Amino acid sequence: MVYVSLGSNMGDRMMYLQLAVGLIEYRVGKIKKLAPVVETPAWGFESSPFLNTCLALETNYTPTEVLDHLLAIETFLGRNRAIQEGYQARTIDLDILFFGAKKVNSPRLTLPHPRLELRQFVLTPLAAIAPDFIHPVLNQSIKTLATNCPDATQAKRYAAHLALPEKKKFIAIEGNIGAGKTSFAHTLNQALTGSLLLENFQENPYLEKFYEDPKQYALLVEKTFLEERIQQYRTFFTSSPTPPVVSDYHLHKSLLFAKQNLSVQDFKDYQSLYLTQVNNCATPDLVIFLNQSVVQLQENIQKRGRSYEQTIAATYLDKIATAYEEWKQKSESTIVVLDLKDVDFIQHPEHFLPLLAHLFCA
Ligand code: PH2
Ligand code: MG
Ligand code: MG
Repeated sequence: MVYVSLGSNMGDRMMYLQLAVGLIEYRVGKIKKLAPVVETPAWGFESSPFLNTCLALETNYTPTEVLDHLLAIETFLGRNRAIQEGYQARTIDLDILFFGAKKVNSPRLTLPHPRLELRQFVLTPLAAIAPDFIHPVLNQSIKTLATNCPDATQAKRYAAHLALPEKKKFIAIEGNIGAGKTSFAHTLNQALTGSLLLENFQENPYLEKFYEDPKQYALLVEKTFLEERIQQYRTFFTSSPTPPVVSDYHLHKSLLFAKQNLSVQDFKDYQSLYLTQVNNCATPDLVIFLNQSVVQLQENIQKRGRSYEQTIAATYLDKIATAYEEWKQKSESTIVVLDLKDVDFIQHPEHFLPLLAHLFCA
């Protein structure tokens, strides 16, 4: 078992702890135990109070690999390591306390953590999940170390608690045209380090013609989309991608758009075609739906500058939005709705963090 200490004393401290827990579960290994959160005065330096906790996890990685992942998670969560001496306030600090009974002494890593027996902010939460674990160098249990710790500061139980998110294998992003599905998929995949499955919209030669003359090209455009998407799913999942798979579309969108664009009879035929094709295709275990105002959709469409999209009318976007609303009501998928109004996580990467935290709590 690997024991990790978590601490935050900047910004929304609970959010940073929650994000760290979620990202560790996705990237490092299976979390077996998660201690309650405690609030503690800054130890060893003058700063705002910390929220601290500990967790126990099982991993296939080596100590150095775990260290690399924890450092990458700290960086993703906005940790800045200034090149000055001593401790500094931080959004998140992740330290390996024990890696089983392993002893490591390298320039980058010392195990067990060299000062843990002096710190109530480590021992109090650790004693809650591993009271009988024996420190491999000091040969004393955590319980005993906590009782005999010279640190006089109190680690007070904090009222809020952290969720232990379940690792999803396949996450699909959905939302209207121009909602930012592809950007969101990229950023989410960067956070979770899985595999990206992105829609190949350029492969549809009828899309441009469809926007010029919808009635004439609707059936061709929808059939081509369906064939292309199903083929892409099949090829992708046959290649055993590293989980989680993060996709910027759900196959169901073919049906959703077809219903808006086809005549009643054409849609009936299309629906039976869809149902036979979609059989034994992978289905996401989580759908993230991105909510965006029509005004913002139009602005995004303008910004990305695909010439044939510039004629898309607000009424069309409204119609698609309504269809998505209906789908959200009746769908059997687990759907988390994220509101992207007034959020720009491309210009402001820190805007992504509350969205991700919401996902880990859902
Ligand atoms: N981390 C430190 C130094 N001091 N004090 C508290 N209360 N909590 C911490 O996590 C902490 C600290 C070095 O990493
Ligand atoms: Mg530390
Ligand atoms: Mg550290």
